[in-house]
Amino acid sequence: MDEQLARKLQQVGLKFSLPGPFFNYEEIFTGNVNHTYRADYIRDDGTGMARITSYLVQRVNTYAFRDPTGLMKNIDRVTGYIQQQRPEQTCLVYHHTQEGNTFLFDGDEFWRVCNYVPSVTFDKTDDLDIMRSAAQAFGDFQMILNGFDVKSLVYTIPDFHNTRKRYDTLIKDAEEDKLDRVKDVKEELEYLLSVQDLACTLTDMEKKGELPLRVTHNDTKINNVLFDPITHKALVVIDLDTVMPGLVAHDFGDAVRFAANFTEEDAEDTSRTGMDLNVFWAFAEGFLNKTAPVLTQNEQDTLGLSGFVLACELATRFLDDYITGDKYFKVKKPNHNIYRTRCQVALAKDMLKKLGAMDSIVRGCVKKYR
Ligand code: GN1
Ligand code: MG
Repeated sequence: MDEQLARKLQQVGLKFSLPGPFFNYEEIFTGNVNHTYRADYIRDDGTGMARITSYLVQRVNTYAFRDPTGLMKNIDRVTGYIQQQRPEQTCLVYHHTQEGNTFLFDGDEFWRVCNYVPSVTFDKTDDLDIMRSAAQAFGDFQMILNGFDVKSLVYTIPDFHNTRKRYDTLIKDAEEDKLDRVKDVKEELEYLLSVQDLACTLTDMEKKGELPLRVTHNDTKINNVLFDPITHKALVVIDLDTVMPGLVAHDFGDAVRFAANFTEEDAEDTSRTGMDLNVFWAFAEGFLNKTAPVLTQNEQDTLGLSGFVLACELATRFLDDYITGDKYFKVKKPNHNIYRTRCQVALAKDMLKKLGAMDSIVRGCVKKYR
């Protein structure tokens, strides 16, 4: 145990008035941006028996999230709304400090605490029931928030899914090439530039007003769904930092590029990287089962392409982070951002070949659930 970190977590717990003595902590490594810990406290369960109660304690990455208090305002309102709409469901509940804030900011580190939900998560699964259940959870998330005033939400990361802007940033940083790193990634850069217009389809349509803004999650990796450890049914959607106004295709595309890839999103060996159409189908089934009735024609028409768009967009982000010195994404090994970029590029190439199939799967599911 890192004693300094343990002390910090205890201090945070104190500010949020978490009851009982602090006992232990465990880091949760799934996220690429924030630092997440399960903090365990011992409490008397009322009968004199000791019981361990856990909390989820997070240090928000303020390099990525420049307006963390605006972000917490979004989360507070969105989680409150969900609790109201679905009182019987497992929900995220954020704790308040003695001053009544949902965060603790000491000028340097930004901390928050929420309930810990005993659960399992999946980075990858061949179990199509799990996939459908995750997809239903993300689809349902959109439907629960269908009546929420989308304009009242803060953009926690402005231009998060502005693919044109992501490209512009990449092009500028590659031209400056301050760290002399572009030489390592020429092929990936060239490919991404060659598909720029197609990759910017959603951004361009949004600009023209052809797609409606909805409350979207914007980080729909399957490991952002918690599952019941026994039944493997989805319990709750987590990681609400990027809940913002967005497009339904952002959520759908990001989910399939992550979950329906044959390999991990940062696989070093990309020979197997590509879209697993069975998994894609299962995801489309689950998602459209919930959302098909409200989607416009344009929304339906963009879902097939959305995985490609999101893979290219993320590839520009990984690549830009590599070129500018690995500051945004947590890197877990040397050249991690290069592997991530290559994998998204390989996936994007494969998805272009399978575009027709993905389109017809989406059409079939829409027809079934509308
Ligand atoms: C980041 O930290 P995590 O894993 O929730 C990123 C997503 C990327 C993802 C790629 C706020 O999400 O946009 O798709 O990594 N989140 C942010 O793994 O940038
Ligand atoms: Mg996230």
